[in-house]
Parts: sequence; C-alpha cells; structure tokens
Amino acid sequence: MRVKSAQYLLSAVRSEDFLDGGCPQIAFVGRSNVGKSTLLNRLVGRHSLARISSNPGRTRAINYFEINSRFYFVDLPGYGYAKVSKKERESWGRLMASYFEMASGSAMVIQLVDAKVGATELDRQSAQYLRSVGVDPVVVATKADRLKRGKLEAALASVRRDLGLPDSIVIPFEAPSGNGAKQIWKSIEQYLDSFEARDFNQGGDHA
Ligand SMILES: Nc1nc2c(ncn2[C@@H]2O[C@H](COP(=O)(O)OP(=O)(O)O)[C@@H](O)[C@H]2O)c(=O)[nH]1
Ligand SMILES: [Mg+2]
Repeated sequence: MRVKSAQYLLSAVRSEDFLDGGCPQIAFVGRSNVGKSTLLNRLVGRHSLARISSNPGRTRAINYFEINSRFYFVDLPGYGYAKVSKKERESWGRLMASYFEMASGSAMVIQLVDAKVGATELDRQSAQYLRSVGVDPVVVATKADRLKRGKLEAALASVRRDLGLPDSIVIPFEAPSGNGAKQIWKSIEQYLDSFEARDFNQGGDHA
C-alpha cells in the first residue's frame, strides 16, 4: 500500500475518548519494548510518527493514527513492564477490555511477539484473551534480525505453538531492513477489503 498520509490523531486514556467502530482499525498489541512503535513507523515510512521509547512501559494511552483518510492504526499500551504497580496493571486491563468491547467487530489485531525471546506467559494470556473476545490476531515476530541464520523457522513454530495458534501465520519482521513489511501490508489490505465489502453489503455510509 502506498501511504499518502499518516497523522497522529489522539491519545485515549478513557473509553469516552475512543474512536467508534465506523472506520476500520488496525490495532497493535504486545509487551512493552517488543517493537510496536518501530513497526508502526516502518509500515508508514515515517521515522517518528509513533514514539520509540527509550523509557519502556511509559505509554499508558491508546494512540490513534489516521492513515490515508481510510483507516486507523491503533498503538495499544504495552504490557509486561515489571515496574508498574498492581493498580496500574488493573487500570491497563480495564482500558484494554473496554477497547476490545468497543472495537472487536471492527478491528484487525496484530499481536507482536519478540522472535528471539519467544512467546512469554503474558503473550499467551493476551492471545487467550483475544480469542475469548472473538479476535483472531495476525502474529508478527519482531526483531527477527537478531536470530542466527537457520533459527527462524523453529522460532516461528514455537511462537505459533506457545500462543496456541497452530494454524495462524506468523510473519517475521526485521526493522533494520524492513523485511516482512510487505507481507504485513498484504494482510492489512485483505482485512480492509473484507471490512469495506461487509460495510457495503450492510448498506454502510460511504460519504
Ligand atoms: N534489532 C532490532 N531492534 C528492534 C526492532 N524493532 C524494535 N527494535 C528496538 O527495540 C526497542 C523498543 O522498540 P519500540 O518500538 O519502542 O517498542 P514498543 O515499546 O513495543 O513500542 C528500540 O530500541 C528499537 O530500536 C527490530 O526489528 N530489530
Ligand atoms: Mg511504543
């Protein structure tokens, strides 16, 4: 996809600020430091649209970006940062739950897992949670450039197995070269086409 426009829209910290489901949303979820902001920037070809954090765990908000006046990229707050309090973890959980309550019908979810670290317990819980709300995520294995040659296939197979998604595609991504971005865009485009076809069949408003 050619990205003609990409702009930061808003950060939501309460469900009242969420953007509604009329427009397709591509939501990125994963533990903090997994490479979400980096992937987002790479996909749109902007170096600093989403802020790459030198300070992991500090992004508490849901950040919306509007792409090509057609859909949103949604940077969900990362999980698994050790230094957050129990209270903060609970408020994170509530924010995520209300996001998916609102968006599960109109969002494609890209779940990021570190290719080298593999799926952590929190990644597994996250995949399980997504399934429970009817979301079948596309999985991206980030930082694939950090794996030794010949280790990639086995790493991807472990991610699939550990997340309990034996039939899902896991797309490897390497930020330095951008390898993998094309395949990720392909699955996003498929999603957008199906969303728009569905919307059209339901007599959606195309104004
Ligand atoms: N080698 C390598 N480093 C990456 C890759 N993606 C992200 N990083 C690094 O991982 C760190 C965390 O990235 P960031 O995008 O801020 O993670 P976020 O917390 O999930 O948004 C940064 O230092 C990035 O430069 C990748 O594909 N390869
Ligand atoms: Mg980030």
